[in-house]
Amino acid sequence: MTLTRRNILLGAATGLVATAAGGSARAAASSPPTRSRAGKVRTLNGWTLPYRLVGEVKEFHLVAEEIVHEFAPGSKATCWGYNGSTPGPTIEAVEGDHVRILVTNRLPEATSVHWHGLILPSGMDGIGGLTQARIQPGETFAYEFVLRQHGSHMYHPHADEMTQIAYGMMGLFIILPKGGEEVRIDRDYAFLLHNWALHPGTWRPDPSIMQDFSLWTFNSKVFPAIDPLVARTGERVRVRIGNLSMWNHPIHMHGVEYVETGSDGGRWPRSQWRREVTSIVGVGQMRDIEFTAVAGDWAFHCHMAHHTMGPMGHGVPNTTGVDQSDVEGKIQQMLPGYMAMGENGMSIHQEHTDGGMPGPGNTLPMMAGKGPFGNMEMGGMFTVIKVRDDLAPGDFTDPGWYRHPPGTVARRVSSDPSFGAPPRRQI
Ligand SMILES: [Cu+2]
Repeated sequence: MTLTRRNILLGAATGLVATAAGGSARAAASSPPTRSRAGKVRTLNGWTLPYRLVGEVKEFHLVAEEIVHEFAPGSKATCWGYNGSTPGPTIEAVEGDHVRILVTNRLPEATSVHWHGLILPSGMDGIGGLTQARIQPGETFAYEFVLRQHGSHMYHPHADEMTQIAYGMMGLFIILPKGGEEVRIDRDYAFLLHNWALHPGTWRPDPSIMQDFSLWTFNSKVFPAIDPLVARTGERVRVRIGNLSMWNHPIHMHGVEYVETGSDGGRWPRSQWRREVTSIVGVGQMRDIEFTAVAGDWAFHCHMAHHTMGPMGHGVPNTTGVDQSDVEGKIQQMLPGYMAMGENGMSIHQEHTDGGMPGPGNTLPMMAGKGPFGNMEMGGMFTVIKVRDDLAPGDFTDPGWYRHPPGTVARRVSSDPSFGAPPRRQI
């Protein structure tokens, strides 16, 4: 259902709780059941916060609290988030709306909420100590302002930020244009980039880590637990990508040249739109990208090769080309079950873990993901854009793997390493 002023008023008149967007039908199990209406923006693996109309004011209620979050089956952690999830629910509203956002603090320390990118009175900016008293445990504060812009924005704490963001406190704040979209958008996706240091065998992210993270996530999920982006051939798709991690991420899309159309600074004038296949989403930034969907299964991922991997040890010796058969038995005397690997590259890792080789407790494999042709060897900031000719409008169901037209898949032509006569440089 399209969000219109009439819908909202109807909702208010009948005493129903209106939602700006219904959120994912396959949202996290911890999501409240109140969401019900199809919405404008689809938060990958997430959900949209319902609001109440109090007079002319849209009133939202965030609860900062400790949660148990699953990054992917096999790895859970005690995190901090909002209303039962990390990221917190997406706040979606319309330019010109008067909003009130109640924030209840159920954390063991003080917090605040900064509305990242929003134009508002200084005292509503949410900076603990600077623009307001910090929200102490048990307290509820009200933020109230009129939305004077539209675009893709975020919210996060501005109190003990290092810890609270590292534990997962973040969310999207999407403001739709008052006069409707200038170019019709058929599917509107949004997600936040993040990183986590969940050391092997532990159950709480380590907020002291600056660079050597183990989990790289879209909306706090690790591939293959990240939802696909589904679309019908020819539809115009927008993806809003925000970054509250500690790294800049070059987000790369296969299959199309998309157009960068906006940032947290709002929608750009058309003269500034540009064609890209990779956009660096810097820390604290948002990027809006738009494209016309082309049939196929298309990878969509961070281009930092380690950011599409699951947890791994760094600072270990490079074993490529090293015959380890002699040391394997000796190490096994101290570490039963030890398996030497890496002599011929790392792809054997997924074969080992798929074969049942146990890793450290509560730790995901470095490589994961199965496609129709075998192992995908991905495990972090990666998902698939699935575009099909025969999807119904608004159908977000995972359509399975793409059925390639005959003759359009790369194929084996020889198994002989000496096949053919390719030109080779002589050294
Ligand atoms: Cu990255």
